[in-house]
Amino acid sequence: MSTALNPSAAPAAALSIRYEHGELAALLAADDVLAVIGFGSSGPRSPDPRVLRVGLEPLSKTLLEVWRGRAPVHSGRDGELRWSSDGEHVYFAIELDEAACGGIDAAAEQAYACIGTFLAARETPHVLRLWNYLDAINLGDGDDERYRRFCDGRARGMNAHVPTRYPAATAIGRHDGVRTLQIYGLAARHPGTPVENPRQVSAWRYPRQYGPTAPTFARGMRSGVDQLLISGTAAVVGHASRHAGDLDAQLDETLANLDSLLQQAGASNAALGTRSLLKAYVRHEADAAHVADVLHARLPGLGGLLLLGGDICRSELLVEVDGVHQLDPPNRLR
Ligand code: 3EB
Repeated sequence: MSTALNPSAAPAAALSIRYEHGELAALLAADDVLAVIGFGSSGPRSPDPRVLRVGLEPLSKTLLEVWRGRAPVHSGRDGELRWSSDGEHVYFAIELDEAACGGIDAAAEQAYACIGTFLAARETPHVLRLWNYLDAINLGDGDDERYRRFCDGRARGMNAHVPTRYPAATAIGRHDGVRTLQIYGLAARHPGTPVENPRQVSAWRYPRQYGPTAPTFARGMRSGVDQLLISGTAAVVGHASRHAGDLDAQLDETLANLDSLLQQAGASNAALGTRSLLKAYVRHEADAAHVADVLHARLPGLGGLLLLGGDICRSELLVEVDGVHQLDPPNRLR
């Protein structure tokens, strides 16, 4: 088979993302492990650049998020940035103290400029997916809200490097009181295909009422290894939040949005299930068990679910879901 006529069919090494119980030292000893991400105050701590502890508390049994590529994985540091790579996929993470940068907007701008500079110099420049975690995301009124200021700095830092196609993303508020912006992400040698959701206005086209700088992310990203990287998805239809204060209705709407995104991505196995991993971010800890029950009931056989305490970037939203879904291979020339 020749792949020369179809660049999207270029062979790519698999990236495996799993939620597992595992012993940190054993995971780090494996030469195909790209990243080990843990959550909450008892999450993993290690000087290894592949390890990140995100300050969102797990609300169910705690698991590690483990990324595996193709051995051998190389890793290192570049200024504030930690990275690892198998030549096809790159994991990167950066944590910046907001005060030292001059505020949340300045921290976001600096983080994105660092990421852009680092990736532009490598053979893996295509950013597929970003996770952004910051404390007290809804603090501040109107355009002073910390999320809006984050969006402003992110756009400034990003536009210097990736002006044309936005990656998939999540932006969630932590409850840990630590004013450090935490970002991690995935880049690749081959570009992905951004996917928008027909039920939702593209985030970068949100009208002015949501802030001076629209959020710069795609609803999903289809990667070269037939993975659909699903951005944070909540009860937003068109550009409006739906069902303020009604958790069950927000969950229904979120699931309808996820369905719609999978259809749009061309999934022939167009339902989340055994080949999907999800994170659910819940604003109120007391809602966690119910959210888990609903998701397991509506998505039988779900491959994995991590429940995390976190604030959604609009204060009326109670829950947000992101994840990764393994698609059936597309019908290529065989
Ligand atoms: C929304 O649909 C909900 O700013 O990176 C979801 C995913 C949301 C990513 C981001 C925000 C972001 O607008 C919020």
